[in-house]
Amino acid sequence: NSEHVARRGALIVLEGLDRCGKTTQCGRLVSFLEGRGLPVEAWRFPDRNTAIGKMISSYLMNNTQLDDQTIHLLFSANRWEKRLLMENKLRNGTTLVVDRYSYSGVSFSASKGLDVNWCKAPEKGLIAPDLVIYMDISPEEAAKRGSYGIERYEQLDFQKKVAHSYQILRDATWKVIDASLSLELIENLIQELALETIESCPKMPLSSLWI
Ligand code: Z5A
Repeated sequence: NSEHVARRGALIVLEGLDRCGKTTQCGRLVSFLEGRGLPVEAWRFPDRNTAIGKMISSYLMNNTQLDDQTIHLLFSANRWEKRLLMENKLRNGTTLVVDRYSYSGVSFSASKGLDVNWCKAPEKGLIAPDLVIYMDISPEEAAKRGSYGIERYEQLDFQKKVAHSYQILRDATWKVIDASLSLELIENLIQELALETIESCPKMPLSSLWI
């Protein structure tokens, strides 16, 4: 029926500090939704597979140096180059579970001292998520989950600044989950939020971020 044809997928974003458990929970949520027979895909930003993504990856691994504004715009461009595909997938009914999005872009760059509004500007017009889940963990606790690797940003002092920047960005629509709970508890909370969102979002048109 026409209601069925109009059904669109949900854009679900997981955000949080390094080691908060986003990647683990994105994987678990995708498996759960697949098990229910729902069309779903796992996405992540940065998408290191594109030409821009390779430049970002090289920067994160400290193989290349870029000034803060340049890398910020590359992260944003990496989302813009996936925007049309994202829209098509959502319109065709596929739910996307996305590990990091524009909020990471703004939080990480603002933590280096860039102006928040300047950081938000290139993100305006990307697709607004239907659900943002913030996995809340203190930088100290996250650091205990295994030593930080060699990538840029994987340092306690910087993660503290990122935690503060996320607080500035956070709005009332975000769902905040205590990321220090057990994997299973968090998984259940996220499943509930995701199902509610998938159920309600077909009635809502896609909207643009920060416009
Ligand atoms: N960045 C940016 O600057 N601008 C942007 O626009 C974007 C990103 C999009 C690369 O990201 C960097 O790019 C990132 C932000 C910046 N830098 N930092 N920091 P990435 O996605 O490639 O890397 P990451 O997000 O930091 O991923 P991660 O290390 O994989 O962390 P995670 O996904 O949040 O956590 P995890 O891999 O699921 O879990 C970490 C460990 O904790 C693992 O051993 C788990 O088994 C354990 N874990 C998970 N959950 C639990 C619970 N509940 N209890 C106990 N232990 C747990």
